[in-house]
Order: sequence, then C-alpha cells, then structure tokens
Amino acid sequence: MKKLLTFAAGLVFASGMAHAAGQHAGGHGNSDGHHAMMAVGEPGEAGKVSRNVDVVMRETDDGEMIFEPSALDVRQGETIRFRVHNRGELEHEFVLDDHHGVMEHKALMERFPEMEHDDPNSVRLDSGKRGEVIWKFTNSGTFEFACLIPGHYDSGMKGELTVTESQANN
Ligand SMILES: [Cu+2]
Repeated sequence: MKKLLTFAAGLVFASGMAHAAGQHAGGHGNSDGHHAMMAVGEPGEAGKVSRNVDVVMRETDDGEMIFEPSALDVRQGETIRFRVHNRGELEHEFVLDDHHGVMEHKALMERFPEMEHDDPNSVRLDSGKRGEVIWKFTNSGTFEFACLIPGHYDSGMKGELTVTESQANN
C-alpha cells in the first residue's frame, strides 16, 4: 500500500508541477518522465559526479532542527553527490525540489505521516545513518532542500539551493 501511495503521489506532483511551470522541455516519451520533468533537475549518474557536498541533519539544544550548511550553491550542469549524515536523535530526510514541489510534498506528508518515498531526489535516514543523493542540476534557479517529516520543516529543516547559470554551454 505504501508503494502505491508513493507512486500516486509522484504523479500528482509531476502533473501539478508541469501545469504550474508550463514546462515542456524534457521527459517526452520517457517512461520515467515524472522525474525527468522536475524543475530542479534529474537523477545523476555516479560515474558523472563532479563534486561531493556534505550535509549534516540534526536537532539543536534549543529545539530547532537544521541542515548544515543551511544554504547550497551549485552550477548548472553539475552532477553532485550529496553525502547526507543524520547526526540527530530523530529520523530525518533530505529532499531536493522547487518551492512548489516542497510545499505539495509537505502537505501530503502531513496528511499521510506514514508515507514513505524512495524517490531519487530524496534520502530518508534513521539517527546516526549516512546516505546519499546523486543529482544533476539541469536548470538554473532557486530551489530548496528540506525535511518533510511532519513538523520538521517548520522547526527549521529547510535551506535554499541556488543553481547558477553556467557560462560555458555544457
Ligand atoms: Cu527532519
């Protein structure tokens, strides 16, 4: 049941996003089109990683939940391996998306707290665990990374991800 819900949710996000952004680039004729059409980019290949970026997730003594660093900068065209480490006491996740996608996903997680998603733009980790997301940033713009486990985003688990337009066309 969880898998079905996850899959259905992905379709809802994708169609909502496509309509909102009016995007037509990419994804046509691709059976995995709902990922390929994401504004933030597409799943990256391990063999094409240009850079590793370390991200820590944890709670603070004064009750916040945070990502370190709290903002990330990449260049358009880069494939990044995000090496995510949950150094907190609670379960956390790292999700990459545009603001619209994050808000939709957040609302869904609040309605279905048991929902699990193993999409390539996210990794969910138990306390003390490490994981990674390999992602290719095909579009420039301002995006987000977030933890959408209910309550966490509003406790501070969000950050801005800026993708700078590449000078050389690669
Ligand atoms: Cu969290």
